[in-house]
Amino acid sequence: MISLTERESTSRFIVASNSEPYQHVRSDGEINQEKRAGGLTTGLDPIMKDSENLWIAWGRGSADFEVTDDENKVTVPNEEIGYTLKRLELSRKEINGFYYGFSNSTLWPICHSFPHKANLEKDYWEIYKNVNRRFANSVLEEYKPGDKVWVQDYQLALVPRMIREEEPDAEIALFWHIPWPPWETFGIIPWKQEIVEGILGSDFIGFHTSWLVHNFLDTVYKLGGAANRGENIARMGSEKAVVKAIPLGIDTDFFSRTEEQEKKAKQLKEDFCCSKLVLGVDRLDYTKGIDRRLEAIRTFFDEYPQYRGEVSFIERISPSRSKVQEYKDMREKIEQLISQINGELRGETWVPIRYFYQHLPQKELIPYYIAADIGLLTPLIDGMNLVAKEYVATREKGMLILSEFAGAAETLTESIQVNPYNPEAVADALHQAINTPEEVQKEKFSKMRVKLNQMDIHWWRDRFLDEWELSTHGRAS
Ligand code: GDG
Repeated sequence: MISLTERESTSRFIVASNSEPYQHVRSDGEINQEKRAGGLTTGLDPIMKDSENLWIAWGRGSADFEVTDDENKVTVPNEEIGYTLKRLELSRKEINGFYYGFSNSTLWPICHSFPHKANLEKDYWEIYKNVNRRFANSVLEEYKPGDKVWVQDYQLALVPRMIREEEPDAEIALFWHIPWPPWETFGIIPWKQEIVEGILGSDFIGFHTSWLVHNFLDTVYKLGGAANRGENIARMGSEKAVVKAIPLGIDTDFFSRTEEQEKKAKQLKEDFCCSKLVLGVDRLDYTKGIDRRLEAIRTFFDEYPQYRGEVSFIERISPSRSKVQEYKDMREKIEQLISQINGELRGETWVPIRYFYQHLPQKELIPYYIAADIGLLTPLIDGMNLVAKEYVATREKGMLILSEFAGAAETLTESIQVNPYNPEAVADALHQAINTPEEVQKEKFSKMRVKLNQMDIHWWRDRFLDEWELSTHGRAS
């Protein structure tokens, strides 16, 4: 692999993403800069930390435009080791049509194989195209020959081709963070051809897992393109892209424990538990399978009544898309289920499920990871599920019960993998996890941690950049 220093001296990066790496927010009369949760910023910061580099994103922070210059630019994280963040300001109409509309009520459900939830409104699509055009223009205003343009995720699918049309020799790559569905699901979108052609403006496209790469190549083939599965190449018209699985890793150093976190974890266990504590941490979303998990918890206490009073569950749910009616309904349903289960089963001091509806800064999740004997992450489908990786990274022993439909299942093969739609299977997995001897737990965790350390966020970035480099060498052929 090319070292970071070699890379820094050779290329300027332009990253384009919907979410910004840093937000400015006003609190108590002051403006504070906050790093956005998630590994992407941590992974990309080391290659971005040069004043020449540029990140273009939608500015959503309450004070975002109070700190920018007249080109909507600000240096982040600071002047000494900073790069330029250029913020796009979106109108209410653009936010509704582009973000809540086409991104989150069309592409999100389709890509997660929930076609019945997809809204196929043409207006949303038109606004999505316009906002993608704004992102592309913003890149093009800054672009200089030799720059590398790295586009992130499903909100910006059309941007690669929009750039390619103006700059045929540009180096453009895209990482798709969510699943790519089977053809018969993706095919439902009336504008499927334009979306795939948009993506294929890239030289290099990354997904989390090999099965998502296969789904994407199938789609290209069905839409009249050529897909070489042996060489991972997709062609359509004059466009050619290399498509590979490069699973996103985490910043494992960040998840090593401190004494203070251990103390907090001990306190959590004392406050909430009993003999075994089981943890779920999810963004509120129907893809995360939270209601089915609650059903599985009820099945578990029915099938294995000996664990009543002995095992407690923590469900940490982080608010998301909270203005959308469907998400409000989902929250209500989850809260009802939890109170029913707690109402039926709770003992004098024992509460089966402790529930928190709150977003925590990533650091504050660590004591929860440390306190939990078992991690229970059962999304119905998930591009990766970083929480599963983070749980393993903080611990030397424990058990991870993981949905077989999460991208993380491809790497974390020592977890107990379950069908999240099957409450009996999840209940049995819990019983198995509780009874797994400590030596076996340690062995499993040690194997998983080796993989997480090898394939961490820095590995992901370097691997992506290496593969991208190789793919641009072959672009003329
Ligand atoms: C999408 C895809 C894919 C911090 N505080 C909370 C919280 N965080 C951090 C976690 C973790 C991240 O947010 C959540 O990442 P996930 O991967 O679990 O899930 P999504 O938000 O759905 O992310 C997913 C990911 O993009 C990256 O490509 O893996 O498949 O859907 O880093 O530490 N998370 C929660 N509550 C908090 O209070 N749930």
